[in-house]
Amino acid sequence: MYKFNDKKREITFDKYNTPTPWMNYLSNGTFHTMISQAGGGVAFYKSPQIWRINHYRFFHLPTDRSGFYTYIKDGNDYWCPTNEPCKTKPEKWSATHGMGYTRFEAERNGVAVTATYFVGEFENALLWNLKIKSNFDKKLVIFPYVELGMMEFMRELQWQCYNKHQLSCYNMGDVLVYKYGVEDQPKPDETPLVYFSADVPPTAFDCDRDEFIGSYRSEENPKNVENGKCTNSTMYGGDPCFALELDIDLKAGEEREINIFLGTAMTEGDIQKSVEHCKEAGFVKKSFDALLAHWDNYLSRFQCEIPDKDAQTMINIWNPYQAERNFQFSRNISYYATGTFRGIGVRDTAQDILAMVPFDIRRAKDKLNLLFTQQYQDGHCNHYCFPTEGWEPVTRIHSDNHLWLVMTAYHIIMEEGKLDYLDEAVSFYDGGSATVWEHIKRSIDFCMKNLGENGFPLMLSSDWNDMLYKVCRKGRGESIWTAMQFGTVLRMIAELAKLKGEEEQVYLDIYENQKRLVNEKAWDGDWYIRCITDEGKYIGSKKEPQAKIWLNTQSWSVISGMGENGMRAMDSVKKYLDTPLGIKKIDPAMTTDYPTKDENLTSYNKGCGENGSVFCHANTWAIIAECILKRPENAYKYYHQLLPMIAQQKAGEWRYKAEPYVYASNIFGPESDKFGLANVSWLTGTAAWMYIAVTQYMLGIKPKWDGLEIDPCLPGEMLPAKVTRIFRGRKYNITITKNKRTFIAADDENENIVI
Ligand code: IFM
Repeated sequence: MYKFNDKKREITFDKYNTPTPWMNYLSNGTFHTMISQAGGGVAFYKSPQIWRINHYRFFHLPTDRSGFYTYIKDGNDYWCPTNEPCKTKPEKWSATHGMGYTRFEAERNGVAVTATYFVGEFENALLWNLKIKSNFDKKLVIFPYVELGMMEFMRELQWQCYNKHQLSCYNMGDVLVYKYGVEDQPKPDETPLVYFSADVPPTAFDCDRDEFIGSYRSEENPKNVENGKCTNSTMYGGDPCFALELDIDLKAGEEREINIFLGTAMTEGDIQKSVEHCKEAGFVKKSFDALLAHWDNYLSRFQCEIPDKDAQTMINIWNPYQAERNFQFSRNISYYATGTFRGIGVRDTAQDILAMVPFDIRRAKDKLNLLFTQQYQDGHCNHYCFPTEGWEPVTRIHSDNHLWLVMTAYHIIMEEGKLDYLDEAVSFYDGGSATVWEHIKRSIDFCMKNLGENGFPLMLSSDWNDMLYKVCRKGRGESIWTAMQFGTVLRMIAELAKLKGEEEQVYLDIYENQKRLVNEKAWDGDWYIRCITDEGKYIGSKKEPQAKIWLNTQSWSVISGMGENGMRAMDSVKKYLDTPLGIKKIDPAMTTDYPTKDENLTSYNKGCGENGSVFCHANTWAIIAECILKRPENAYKYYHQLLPMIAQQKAGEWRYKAEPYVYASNIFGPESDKFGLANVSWLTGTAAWMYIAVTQYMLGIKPKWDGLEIDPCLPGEMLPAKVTRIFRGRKYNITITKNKRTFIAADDENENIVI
């Protein structure tokens, strides 16, 4: 069904009807396209909330429509190289996802088409390169087609019947243009025009979707494809589309290359320039070569050779690729998320940045600076923000957002071995500006000013676990997990303070106090309690009938160094939470009347999401904890069982459903009859943290202030491991044959290390 080709950094599918659409993201940082193995997907300029280019019908059947289709009309026959959406299928077919591109190779009736889609760095456009070859003399009609929609997807759902009168789609020379002219749109001056063009002159076009498709038809059998010709429809009010009719004569054995450009530009004049640029000889090749070179360079910063080839595929290619896409899109738009309400989540993005730090430190800093602009003078942060859309942020105060900022700043400093970043000035959300150093000190202050009756940080609107908002509505609930997160970052800020020549003891004192509380009040005999409700009830305790044990307070008791019984806590994780498909978040899952019917902790079914699924994001912290405890077998077990291709094999392709090359947020847990169903793939904190877990803890290559620490925690199956890691301008070749800590001082010129 699929095959990885690591040399080319590709995965190829020989079947279009995968259990769910298996996506790829194509992007140049401004123009983005999510595309499936069957050509379905959605393109957007900057924001899928306000500048979405085409329709993608979430949740609806038929699945994975619409997309970026090319109809090949060959006599009475017509088909698509993407396989979908035509009923008539290619005789031979494959789809391939690569780094920033997706390629389809298809053949029917002696006509072979290779269609490669990518977004290059030189124009804001989805480039769509078609190579068409025929074994016979043929007259083909090629119809590239995209179904457009209103750019503001939510407004479209509500107001389409009126607002459609403000959409225009027309022909300008040989270029089709779409103008979204809806009143009160968020940023009219920044709203681009969309264009569609080919580098061969079209014979005809359509801009009116219903003209092209016909009534009671669909993308499967468009009327104008069946008729073999477009009708030159324009669309000033209605449902727009872009369709071109390209008439091609091919001699037997001849190959033709045609390029299609779906792009954005601000004015008609800019469109002319962009299209001319796209059509320049060599432009498409130059753009594609630059894309390959970009990923070659990006991924070369950390490469490994290890006996576990599935892990190697993830570490070298797909995991950092996925993490980069998370860094860009936060949790915004995927096959699962409609891209309508989530902007940049402060905590989510702060965690995503961790996996950008080793690759592009400036990008990491700029993104973190953006998050600092969401911090208030008192140290707390907005929960999400919408810098592209210009919308008001979500201002809920969670107990953890501001603390992630400290951790991410610490990672940046350790990567660079310089304190300069701490001096960069960034504004506060509520006015004024301060250095990064001041910002992170405010994070600590806020936490100190918001401790509860028991001395732990107040839960506020929940901690990392979205579900815990119900235990804190009256403002008294406390998070023991946040105490551990607080402890983790207190040690980091203490180290930074010392490096800056400032008082570190103050942070260490707070740490010791929190540590004492954790051990005195939160140890339940075999594990650590999760949190305390407004009413003073302990959640995550043996004494409770449900949700007795929670994963995060066990793993973070170790990560924070606070848990005197950390090893025992992690033994309990193994005993009560581990499953063949990953570690459950809690056990047992809750019923919807726990603790009480009126004030229940969850409405989720058992085994779903936060209520007892295998929460992959949280599994990464168990891997890290096991590495800290120096238990390589456990760490590897937890790591290996969540490798997407392994989890998919174990659960079965039709149970697992999601992509075998990227991590999912969660997998339905054993208390669900869908145990093994992976959910919310691609955009999840799992990507960044899995990368940190395997590179910095299992392989153990961790940036420290005065050099690179190599402290591996690998089982026999992962040895020997060879790693190349670019660090502070040097390329280190590291061979690990055993688990022994080694330190490479920053001024050590030896770049070849054997352990
Ligand atoms: O921490 C959250 C995240 O912000 C959104 N997805 C789920 C996580 C755990 O609840």
